[in-house]
Amino acid sequence: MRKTLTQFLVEQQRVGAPQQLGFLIEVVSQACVTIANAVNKGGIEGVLGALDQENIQGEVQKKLDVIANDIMLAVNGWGGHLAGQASEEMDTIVPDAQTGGEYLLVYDPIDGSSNIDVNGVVGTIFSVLKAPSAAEGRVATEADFLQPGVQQVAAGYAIYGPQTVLVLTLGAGVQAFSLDRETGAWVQTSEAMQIPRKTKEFSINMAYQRHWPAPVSRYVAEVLAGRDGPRGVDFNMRWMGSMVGDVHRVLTRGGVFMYPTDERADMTAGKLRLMYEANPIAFLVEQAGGMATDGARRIMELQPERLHQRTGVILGSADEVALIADYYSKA
Ligand code: P6P
Repeated sequence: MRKTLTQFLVEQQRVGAPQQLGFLIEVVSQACVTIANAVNKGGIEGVLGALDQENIQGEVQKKLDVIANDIMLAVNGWGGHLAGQASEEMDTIVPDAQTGGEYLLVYDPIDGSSNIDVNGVVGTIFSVLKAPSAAEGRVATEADFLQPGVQQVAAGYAIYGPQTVLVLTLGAGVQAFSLDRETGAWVQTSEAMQIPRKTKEFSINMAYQRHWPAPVSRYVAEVLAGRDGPRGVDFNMRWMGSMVGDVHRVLTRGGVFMYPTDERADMTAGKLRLMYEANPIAFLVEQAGGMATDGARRIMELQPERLHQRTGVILGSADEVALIADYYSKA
């Protein structure tokens, strides 16, 4: 009989995990079931396509972006365990009316939304921080969220693909749970996901090659040279257009995922957002034995200045990420 998420969380509480944290993860997982159902219904429910509005990122919002955000807000908002929520789809934070909530929840409700209309993989990414406001008996502020990734107490994603899988860390390795649609339960399918240190698979959007910084150009040129080049082996390439999809592959079989800053005016800070994409994914990757940098610096040590700030991302198999960091240090 496989273990459920609920049983796993109770076991974690028995070895010291805060009960409120277990409850928080349970509630987030319920929101992800509801989002999974909305994604699965797709065109039937008319949730495909775009709205004629943009989010704070300046990106056209998909209907499902807003639907998923509303689900996360509503499902996570009633328990009193959160001091506030923040999302890629909302300009600023939503503080909880009560002041006792111990945690802050930050999320990208639908990552990879450009894949929605073509039935590609999408996911929900979430990050959990302690709320400074709880001890001070006050309402949470946006500044409370601006904590570096090393302060995270939990992180995870749900990936909506052929299987619906919740990948989670509470700081003691990375566990995976698959959704059993017949029972509605998340059933544990991995006790410890591990990223191999070595890989022969890289992941980057080649369309922007002319804009890349030199260290990335050098690394990609070497892997493309294959067995006749300095690496001495042939590499494979994958790019899913959905960070959750590419990261899940890296967590499952290794690889290096790259979305570097580049010289385009709107990409000097990168595309991916620090608080609710790079940090939670970096936590998972490090807990699975991998590395996550902005090219040069450890992502989880970056001090956020703004809620929606972006960062370059180079993550995955430790030996590859370290090699690229070496190239950055020499650039
Ligand atoms: P591009 C999705 O919009 C996203 O934020 C990530 O999930 C994904 O890795 C990346 O952008 C894809 O970007 O420029 O290849 O469309």
